[in-house]
Amino acid sequence: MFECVRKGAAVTLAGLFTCSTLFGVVGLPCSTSMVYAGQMLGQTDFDDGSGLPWHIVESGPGKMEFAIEDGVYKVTIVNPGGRSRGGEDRWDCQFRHRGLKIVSGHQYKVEYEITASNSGKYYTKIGNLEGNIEVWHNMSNGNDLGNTWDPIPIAANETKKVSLTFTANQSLDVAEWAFHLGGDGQYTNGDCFPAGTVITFDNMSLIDMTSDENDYVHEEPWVRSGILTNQLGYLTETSKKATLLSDSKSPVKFSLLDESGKSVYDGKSTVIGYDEDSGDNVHVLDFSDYKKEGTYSLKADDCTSRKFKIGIAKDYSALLYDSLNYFYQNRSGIEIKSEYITSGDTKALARKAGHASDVAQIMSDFNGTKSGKTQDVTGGWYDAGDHGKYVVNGGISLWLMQNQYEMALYTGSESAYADKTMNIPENNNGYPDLLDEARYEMEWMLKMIVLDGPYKDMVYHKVHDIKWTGLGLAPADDEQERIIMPPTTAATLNLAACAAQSYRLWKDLDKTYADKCLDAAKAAYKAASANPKMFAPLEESGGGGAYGDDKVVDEFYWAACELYLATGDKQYLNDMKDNDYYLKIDTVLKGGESVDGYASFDWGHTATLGNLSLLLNEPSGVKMEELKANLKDVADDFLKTEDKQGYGQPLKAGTISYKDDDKGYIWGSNSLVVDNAIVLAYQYVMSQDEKYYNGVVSALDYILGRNPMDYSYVTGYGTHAVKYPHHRYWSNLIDSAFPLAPSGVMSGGPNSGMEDPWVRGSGWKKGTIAPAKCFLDHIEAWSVNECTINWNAPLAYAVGFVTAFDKEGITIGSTYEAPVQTKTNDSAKVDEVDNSEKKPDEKVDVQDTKNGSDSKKDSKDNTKLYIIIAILVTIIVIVISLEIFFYKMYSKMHPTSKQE
Ligand SMILES: [Ca+2]
Ligand SMILES: [Ca+2]
Ligand SMILES: [Ca+2]
Repeated sequence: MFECVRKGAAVTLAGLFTCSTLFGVVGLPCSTSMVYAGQMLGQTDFDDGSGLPWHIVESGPGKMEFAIEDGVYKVTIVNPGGRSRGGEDRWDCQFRHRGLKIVSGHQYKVEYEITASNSGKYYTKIGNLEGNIEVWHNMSNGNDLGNTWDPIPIAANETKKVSLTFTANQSLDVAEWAFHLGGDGQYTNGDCFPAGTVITFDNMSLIDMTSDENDYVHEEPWVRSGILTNQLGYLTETSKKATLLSDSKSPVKFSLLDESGKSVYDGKSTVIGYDEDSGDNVHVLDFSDYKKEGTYSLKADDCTSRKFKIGIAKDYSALLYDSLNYFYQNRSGIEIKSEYITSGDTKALARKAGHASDVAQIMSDFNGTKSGKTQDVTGGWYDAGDHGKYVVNGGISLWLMQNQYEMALYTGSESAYADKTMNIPENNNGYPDLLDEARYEMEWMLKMIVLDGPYKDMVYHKVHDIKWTGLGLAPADDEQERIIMPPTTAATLNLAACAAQSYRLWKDLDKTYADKCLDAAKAAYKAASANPKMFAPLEESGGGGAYGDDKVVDEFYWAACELYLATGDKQYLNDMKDNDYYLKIDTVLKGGESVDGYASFDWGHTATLGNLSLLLNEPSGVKMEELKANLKDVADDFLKTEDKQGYGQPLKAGTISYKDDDKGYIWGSNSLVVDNAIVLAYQYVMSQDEKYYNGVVSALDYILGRNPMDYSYVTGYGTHAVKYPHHRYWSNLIDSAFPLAPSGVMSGGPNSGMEDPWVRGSGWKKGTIAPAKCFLDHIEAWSVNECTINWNAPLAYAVGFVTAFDKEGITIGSTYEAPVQTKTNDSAKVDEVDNSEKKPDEKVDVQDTKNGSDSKKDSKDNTKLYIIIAILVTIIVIVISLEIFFYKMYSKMHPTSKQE
C-alpha cells in the first residue's frame, strides 16, 4: 500500500472520528474495548485518553477547562456564563456528543456517570442541534417532555449512575446529546454550578435497543505513507523532492517507478536525521533530473509512496482558478449561483444572498455600546468560516489579489486573469476578472468609511454578528443583529493602501472608479495621521474575531508607499523615509498578536507589502538597490530554512502568541508558508535565479502533501486531501443538508496553540505534539482547520506564479483528477480503493495502440453490459412500484384493510 508501516515510527494519524490518535495501533481499527454492538456513541469510557466526539462548547461569557485523564472526562467551570453575567442561560457551558440519528418508535437505553465537586444541578437532553426539539431529557422515560424542564440536583462529590430507557416520539436525522452546566437564565433559576466546580463524566452509553442501523461508525484509521510527496506531483522542469521516513544514518537507495512498476530513475537519499518540527527521522529524495511526464510512485526501503504525476501544469491551473473561486463563493450580499461555482456539488453550493442588505448598528466603543446609528455595509467577502467582514483582513487579501495581477503584468502572464478567464458574474464586462473579484471587496471597504463626525474619513474596523453563530448555517439564514465596530487607525490605513493600489491598476480601465479610490485613499491617510493611535483591542469576545493590532507604524509605511506610487507626491516619500520600516523586509512578525512569527508579512504586519509594491514599480527617489539587497537576504533565509527542514517548508516554530509563551507553529501556519513563498517569488523575478523559483515550489509541495501529516491541506487536490474545513455553510459533516466544501480551499493547518476544544479533546496534550503535527481534519477544529480569505489569497498567488513560469503555462478551464491509488503495486487490487474513476486495465501501458483500441472496445462492451443491467433494474423497480401502487389502491378501496 502507499502507506508502509515503519517500526519505531508508528504514528496513527487520526482522521475524522478515529478513536485514539496517540494510542491507536497502526493498521488496526479502534481499540475494541470501547466499541460494542449497539453503541451509538463514538466514545464511552475515556480510558484511552481521548474524548472525541464528546466535546465542550462555550458561549460567551461561559468558559470551561477540560482534561481527559484517569479514564474520565473532567470539565471545570471557569465562568458559568448565564443571563446575570451577560450570557443567555445554562447552555452557555455544555458538554456534548453530536452526529446521532434518532428514529421514531425506537427504544433507547441511556447510561452515564456524573460527579461534581460542588453541589449544583445539570440538565441533559437528546434533541436537535437548534435546541428546540427534544426526544429525551433528564431522568425521564421520554413521556414528560414539555413539563419537566427543571435541572437535576446533584450533591457535592456524589456520583450519579444513571441508566434508563425511553422511546423516541419522533425521528431526528441530526441529533445531539448535551449536558447543560452553565449559568442562570429564563429556564434556569440560579447557576448550575459555581465557578471552579469540576464535573466528571464516565461510562457514557446510548444504545438503540430496536436496531443497530444507526450505531456509531468509526472511520478506519489511516496510516501515513512512508514517503511523503506533493500529492499532485511536480512540474516537469522544477526541483522534485520527497521525504522518506527512515532511521538509517546513511543514505539509502530509492527508485522512481512508472505505472507498470518499472524503475525509471534510481537515486540515493540525503540524510537529514531528526527533524525537530515533525519529530520524525527523515531523508530527502531528490529526483529533480527526471523530467518525463507521467504517473509515478517512489520506492525506498520497504516503502512505496502514493501515486503522483510529473507534468502538473494543468492541475495547478485548475487549482489556481478553484482557489480564486473561493472568493466568489464567500461573497456577501449577492446570490451565489451554481453556474459560477467551479468545483464540488455546484447545485448544493449555490445559495441565496447572505446579508443582502447589511445595514448594521454602529457601536460607539468596543465594549458594545450602541450608538443608535446605522450604516449600509452590504457586500464584500465573508472573512472565514463565520459571517464577519473585517477591514484589516480584507485589506491584505484584496491587496494580495491586486498584487497577483500586478505581478502578472510585470512578468507578462496577465492573460490568465483577463476578462473571460474566471467564473464570476463579471466575466464579460471588459475588465480583467481578477481585478473584478478584488473590486468586489474594495467597493465594500469604501462603504466602511465613517461618513461624518470627528472621525470622518476614518474606517470602521469590522462588521459582524452580535453573537457567534453555530455551524450549519447559511448566511441568508443568519438572524443575528449586525454590528459595526469603531474606526481604527489600522483599518483606515488598510483602506488607504488598498485604494491607492486600486487606483494604479484601474486608472486606465475605469477612471471614475479609480479616482474615487484615490480620493478615499488620500482622505483616509490624512484621517489616520490625525488619529494615529486608535486601536482595536487584542482580546475580545462576542460575535467576531478581534483582529486587534496596537502597532501601526507598519500600516503607515504600507499606505505611504502605495500613495507615493499612486501620486508621486513627495509628502508620502518623506513619510516613507521617516518610517522605521523604510526599505526593510523582515523575517519576524513582531507586535500586536505576534511575538516572533517567522514571516515577512501577515494581516497585522504589512510594511513588507509596501516594499513589494515598490519592487514592481521602481519609483524615483527610492534606493532600490538597498531594498533589493534586503529582499535577497530574506529570501536566502527562507531558502536556508527550506533546506534544513525535513519537509522543505519555509517555516520555523516560534512563540505561539502574545498570550501564550509556548513554542510551536502559530495559528494559520500554512498561510505563513505561502506568504513566504511570495517573497521567494519576488526574489526569483528580481534575480532570475531558479533556486528561488524552486523555493516557491518547495513551499507548495509542503502544502500539497509533502508534510508530516501526509495531508494535502487543500480540499479536492491530492490523494489524501482535507475535507472538512471549519465553515458555517460547508458543514456537511454536521448536517447533510449542507454541502461539503468546494475544491481549492486551504486549511490553516498545524497550530501548536490548539485553542479549540475539539483538537484538545482528541487526547492530545498541548506541548507534547510536534508543531507540524498539531492538525486534524474536522469542521469543529477551528483552531487548526479554518479557512479564510487571507490564506486562500496567497495560495492562489503562489500557485499562479509557479504555473505561469512552467513551459505549458496556465491553462484556463483545466480540471483536476487525482491518480487512482492502489493498495499495493499489484494491479489486481485496484478495486479496493474508492478513489475517483477506475483506470483502464494496466496492460494498456505495455502494449501497442492496437491494444489501446481493444481496451476502448472492452470499455464499450462494459458500457453495454451496464446499460443492460440498468434497464433490468429499472424494469424491476417499475414492476415493484406498480404492485405497491395497486396494493395501495386496493387498500384504499377496502377500508377495513389493516393499513387504514
Ligand atoms: Ca473510564
Ligand atoms: Ca471581467
Ligand atoms: Ca501592524
